[in-house]
Amino acid sequence: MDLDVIKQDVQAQLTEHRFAHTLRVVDTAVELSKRFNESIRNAELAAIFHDYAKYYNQSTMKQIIIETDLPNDLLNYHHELWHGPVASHIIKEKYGVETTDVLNAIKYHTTGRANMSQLEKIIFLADYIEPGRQFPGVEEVRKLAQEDLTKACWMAAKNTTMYLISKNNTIYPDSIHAYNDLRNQIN
Ligand code: DGI
Ligand code: FE
Ligand code: FE
Ligand code: FE
Repeated sequence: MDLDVIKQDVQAQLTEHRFAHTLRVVDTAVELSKRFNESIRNAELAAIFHDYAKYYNQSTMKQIIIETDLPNDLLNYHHELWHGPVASHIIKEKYGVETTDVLNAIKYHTTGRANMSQLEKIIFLADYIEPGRQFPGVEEVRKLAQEDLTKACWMAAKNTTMYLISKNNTIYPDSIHAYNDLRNQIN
């Protein structure tokens, strides 16, 4: 499927601000894919679709989670965690994307998980470091991303988890699994 056609569909789902973020995630993911020898086509596809369901109604997302094989425990956590899993389902059904790695990169882009593939790491990281992001500590993660994909993902997972805890938020188990597994993968 043609990427320009996909871009128009994605643009129609998002705000201007969110679509601009998505395009920066595409560029960042392509850059990381060149650096770490990942499929550029898969990175582009996953990045363009990653926030596709960001503005779906909560009730629509809830229904999709209940009616499909997506994990129902998502419903016990913040609704911000639903848009990746829901997008992976929609993209498979509506756009016929069958590449499991691409679907998983979309599905897990918010939380990460244990045993992330290289593509999953690239999308997780690109979403965090795209040039529009201004989190405290992002500059250090951008520097790490120049040489060590796993270390950069670990630092991103750590920063996000620490931020959520500082705000008294709950942490989805996959976020913790991502943090632990990435930590175990580096020296
Ligand atoms: O969709 P984006 O804004 O581009 O970024 P995202 O999908 O990575 O993150 C969406 C939000 O989810 C962000 O505010 C951080 C939050 N988040 C990430 N992991 C967890 C989480 N929120 C909770 N409650 N628990 C988590 O484990
Ligand atoms: Fe997202
Ligand atoms: Fe379900
Ligand atoms: Fe995003």
